[in-house]
Amino acid sequence: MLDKFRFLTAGESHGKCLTAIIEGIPSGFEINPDFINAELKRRQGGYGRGGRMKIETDTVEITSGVRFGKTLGSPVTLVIQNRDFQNWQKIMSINPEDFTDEKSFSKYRPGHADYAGSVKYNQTDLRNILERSSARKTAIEVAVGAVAKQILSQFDVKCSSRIIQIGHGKTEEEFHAEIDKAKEAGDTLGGKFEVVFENLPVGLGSHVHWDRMLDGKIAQAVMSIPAIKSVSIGNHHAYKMFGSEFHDQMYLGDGKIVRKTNNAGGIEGGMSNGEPIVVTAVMKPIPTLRKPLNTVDLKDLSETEAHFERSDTCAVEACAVVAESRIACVLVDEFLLKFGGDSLKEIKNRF
Ligand code: EPS
Repeated sequence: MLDKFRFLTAGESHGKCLTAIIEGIPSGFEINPDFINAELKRRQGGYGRGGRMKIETDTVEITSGVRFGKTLGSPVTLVIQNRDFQNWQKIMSINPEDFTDEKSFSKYRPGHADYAGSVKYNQTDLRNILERSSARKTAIEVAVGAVAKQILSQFDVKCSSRIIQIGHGKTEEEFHAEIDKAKEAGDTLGGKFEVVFENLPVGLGSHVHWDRMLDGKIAQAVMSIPAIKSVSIGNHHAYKMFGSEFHDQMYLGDGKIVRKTNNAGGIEGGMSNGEPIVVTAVMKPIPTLRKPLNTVDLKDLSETEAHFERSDTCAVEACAVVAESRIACVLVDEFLLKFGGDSLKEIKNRF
């Protein structure tokens, strides 16, 4: 989907490692693995995370594209080892002679990719769908996002996120109480969060084609995070406001156009307008429940209870970090489209 800052990721949840190759980063950008690791730690944290996060200490290895701390212009490769692979070597083996049905399962988890994935890829062992549909892959996506954020920091772009609501809770104390309640009941919770990017130039994106609109690109990037069910930009109460209330009127201050409100969320006509970009998203409750949901077993089409191994109770805080990363990638892509060149120096001159 991205034009200039392109990347692919690979890796199964319990496979050996997660990998990303990023293509299109110009030379001269400082990339610090410590920053990437700090972001990975943020993704692993948050109240309500499960057992897997006690096993992993996600750490990136940069295996290409960077020399003496700076990008070369060549593809940048990132690798995160799955520590849990030690416990899954046989089960996740690539060799046919290691075949085992240990950890195979056929009881669909409603809300997960199991059902549609098994039909589409003609699989009877739902592990073959779970392994890639797991939110585990967001670890390597956050590593890519941390590279994007370091590129944006050269242009003083700032990023932050906050949780708006979890269950019925609207304060941190209430978030924790809601998550405790869900955990006790063997249940899960989603929530709503906000991501803000500040200090962006005017004119990222374009109004001239549907697929160049910045809001459309951001919405796609955030919507494709596992468990995201809605994305909005700016004031999501727009549906009940008058035009005179919603639109951000313009004034002159120090010879510059200034606004007193930002209901548009920093995007007008598919382009950044210089105000902070404000994105809100809703994450559904995680579909793997300790107290299983009703389902069907694909083996004999009998009614049964869904498969459960282990899961998080709530991962909204982690999801906000993933959303920051996705948006950072879109914004870097737009920076390269607008100011692009082969080196940091060239881009800085155009910027
Ligand atoms: C996750 C790793 C997974 C899950 C979780 C997210 O590890 P495991 O399957 O070994 O417990 O904990 O994913 C889900 C709950 C899900 O339904 O996809 C991670 O690294 O974030």
